[in-house]
Amino acid sequence: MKHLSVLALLLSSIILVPAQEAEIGDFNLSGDAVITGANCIRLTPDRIWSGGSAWHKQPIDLNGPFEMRLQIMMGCKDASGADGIVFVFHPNARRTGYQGEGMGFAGLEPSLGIEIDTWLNEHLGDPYEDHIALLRDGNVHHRFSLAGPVRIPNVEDCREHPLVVRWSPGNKMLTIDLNNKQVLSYRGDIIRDIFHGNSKVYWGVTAATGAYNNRHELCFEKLEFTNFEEPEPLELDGIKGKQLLNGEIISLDNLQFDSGSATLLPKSKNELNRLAEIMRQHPYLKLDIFGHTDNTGGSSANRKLSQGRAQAVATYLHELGIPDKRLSAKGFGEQYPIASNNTPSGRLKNRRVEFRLSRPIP
Ligand SMILES: [Ca+2]
Ligand SMILES: [Ca+2]
Repeated sequence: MKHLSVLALLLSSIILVPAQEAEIGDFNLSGDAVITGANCIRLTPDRIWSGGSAWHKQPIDLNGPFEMRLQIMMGCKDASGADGIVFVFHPNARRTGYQGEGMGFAGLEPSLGIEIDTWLNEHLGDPYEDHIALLRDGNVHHRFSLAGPVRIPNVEDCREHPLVVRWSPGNKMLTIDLNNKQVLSYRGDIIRDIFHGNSKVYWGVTAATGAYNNRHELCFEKLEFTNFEEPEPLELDGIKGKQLLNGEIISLDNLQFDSGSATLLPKSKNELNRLAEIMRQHPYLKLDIFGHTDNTGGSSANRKLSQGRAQAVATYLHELGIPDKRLSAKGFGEQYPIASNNTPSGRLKNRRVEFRLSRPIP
């Protein structure tokens, strides 16, 4: 039952779904990895030439957004600690890659890996400091990094460090937070370019030591796969933005009000924030805001409602710093339908707010 619900969660890309928890028994271990507690896996001990990995048993679908939060422990030896940990996506791996500088990731192909590397290998382009980078296809040379290396403060401090991996398929953006700070981001068609069109991949964490060593651990209080709510693409970032700047009248589907009310729904604000940005970029343009309703309810009530909605938009833009003299709000009620008022979908189209940018007449 649990796996069914995880699957359902992965398939629904827009709806906010409560977090699912993973348990320690949900991982396949490979190499030297051992379970050391209710919520911890030791990937390598602090001994030379060791390698281990933990792979979640269920694949994840990259067509859906997700967020994973875990804690990593990179050992206690700073000056002589090695080699590091890699968070990996791979279509079928349940094994550990090469040890030493390979961090248990080298040789896994195709793959996407987030390395946290604590040992300087000059021939791989490693910076002197501990660093994080996005790698592909088991290749640990930084010439081939997709992002990074980014230098980070010493992580071999015997402490757990929160790592968050977040994927948003809508804008194809992967972001990585370490110690509650975003350290890496990458935009790319991961499914097509790395996994050859295969969206279902396994994920796991690998680690290794070589001639030098450290204890590498993966822990979680609660390992969650949260399908976060993916932001809708902004209409004003596409064709409608261009039409608006061409002086055409546009309406925005994402602009919504409570039924029968002039109160803006919170989701409308993203689009209006973008509109304010456009107005700031073009400070000579003025904005006409036209409110319209369908024909249900009395015509004078409709006129009042449409005026209130246009005004609510103007007020919000004013709050964002757009001067009142650049804004004009007018309500037309049911006077100018653009679709039939005899069907629900037609009435939905008729309830709208329209925008027009214009140059002031000199
Ligand atoms: Ca290294
Ligand atoms: Ca270090």
